Amino acid sequence: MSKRIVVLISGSGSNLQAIMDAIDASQINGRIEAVLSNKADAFGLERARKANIPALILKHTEFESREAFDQAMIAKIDEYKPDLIVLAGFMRILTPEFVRHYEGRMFNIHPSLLPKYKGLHTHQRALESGDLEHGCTVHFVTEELDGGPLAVQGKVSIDMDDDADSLQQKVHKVEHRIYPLAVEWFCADKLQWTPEGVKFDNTLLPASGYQLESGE
Ligand code: NHR
Ligand code: GAR
Repeated sequence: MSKRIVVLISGSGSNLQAIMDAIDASQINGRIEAVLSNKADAFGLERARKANIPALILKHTEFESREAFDQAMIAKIDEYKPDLIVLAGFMRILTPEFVRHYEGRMFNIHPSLLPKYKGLHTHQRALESGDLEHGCTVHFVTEELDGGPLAVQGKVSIDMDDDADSLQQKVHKVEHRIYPLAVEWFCADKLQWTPEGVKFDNTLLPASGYQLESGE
């Protein structure tokens, strides 16, 4: 059965685009039912409209608390009966209630090789630590910020002449490969969150998740 997907964004939505492209190419057995942004001017909303996907706006500034905002999001999102929630550059921390409501069926992509560099400014921090590699991670979302079980990781090398900008560009390219892949595998019931950990083809993955090889 084709899966129903709702994507949450705050910005440009290039990861959203990569997932839409993979759906158009029939790589993913799923459909984006709606795109929801907490910012009215997010460019990702344009991408959704262009693809005739409902583009919803819910401004967090118009709610008196995080709880109220998240409740309103749940109400809107659930109209679309999603099997999977995809955070794609969504920048509001989610309440435990929201996270529990979508437990095991919500992904985020984070621009670091988690568990390294949770939070912000990940590229700068990787450079300052003198790391030789960096990358991005798709993980299941839990209450712990950037701390949920890892699903898929993709690496890039850090070269002598890299700065935060060049590194961000390299990481973005890999994001656009691993995020559609993670969604593809979830929709095919290949990738699952279970109480024992994340499983791929019914086999427990290591804590670092599925490692995408550069040629893959
Ligand atoms: N919520 C929970 N509960 N768990 C996670 O793992 C989450 C989450 C919400 C968003 C994405 C995340 C990232 O990949 C994400 C993961 C925003 C912030 C943040 O501090 C932190 C982590 C992430 C996204 N947001 C500020 C806030 O007060 C606002 C910043 C802004 O508006 O620009 O919500 O890094
Ligand atoms: C991505 O690089 C993603 O990893 C990052 O925001 C970008 C969104 O790009 N997420 C975070 O930093 C979360 N704190 P996009 O809007 O073009 O998909």
